[in-house]
Amino acid sequence: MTLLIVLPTYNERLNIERVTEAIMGHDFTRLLVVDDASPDGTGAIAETLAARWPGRIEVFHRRGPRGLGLAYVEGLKRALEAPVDAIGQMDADLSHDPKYLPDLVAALASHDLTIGSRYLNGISVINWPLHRLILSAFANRYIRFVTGMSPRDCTSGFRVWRKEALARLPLDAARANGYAFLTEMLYEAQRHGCRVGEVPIVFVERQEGYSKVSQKVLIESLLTPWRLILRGGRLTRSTR
Ligand SMILES: Nc1nc2c(ncn2[C@@H]2O[C@H](COP(=O)(O)OP(=O)(O)OP(=O)(O)O)[C@@H](O)[C@H]2O)c(=O)[nH]1
Ligand SMILES: [Mg+2]
Repeated sequence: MTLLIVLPTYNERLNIERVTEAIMGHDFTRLLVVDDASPDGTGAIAETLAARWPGRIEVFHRRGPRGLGLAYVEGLKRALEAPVDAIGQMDADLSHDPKYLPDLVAALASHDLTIGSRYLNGISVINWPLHRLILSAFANRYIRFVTGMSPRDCTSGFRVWRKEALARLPLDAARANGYAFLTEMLYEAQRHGCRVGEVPIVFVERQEGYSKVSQKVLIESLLTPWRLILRGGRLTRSTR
């Protein structure tokens, strides 16, 4: 099984090397860094890392408007052209530990998509203040309630897909640009009949760099569930 990880980066100079080393530590992985012209030089550092692991790392330097959703649409489309079995998504800030990749890939034996989930056994998050834990747990319940989606963690950005399942999704139709893009993809996955599994992870708050979550991104994530059901209907046991 070969896995190509799509890794969006924006100003992750202090994290990119460590996360890349950990991903490359698994011999079944390849990496596509999707950098939005980070002013801190993340893209150039990624190029030096690509030279360290020839043939395993590619750096995609995006131009134009930046955004997590835009970066993922283009990055995932490029990944679908690669000769690999599975495609992964994760954050570059070390919140998603690459040590879980073998578990996530193993769960593809019986699923089309596996999610690294923070909410399977209570809440597994380290170093978040209480208000952030409450906000995230509430956001997940809200999204599940409005859309009818079943996973416990609908906003996790740590995911591994069977390539043929990802290829069936209408990536170009995605409208959300912040992390609501992840909700939108998951909704489409369940609507298209993907079998979704979850693997427990411990999520660790970033130690270096800064969050790119803005107020605009938060508002988008509140509105997205309603937009999704207006477009495709609320999911039920028989439609997901
Ligand atoms: N290419 C690209 N990557 C982005 C953009 N915004 C965020 N990212 C990356 O997406 C991942 C998640 O971003 P974060 O800022 O960590 O957002 P978050 O994880 O939801 O928030 P925190 O955990 O609070 O930091 C990281 O790897 C970021 O570098 C963007 O506009 N373009
Ligand atoms: Mg983060």
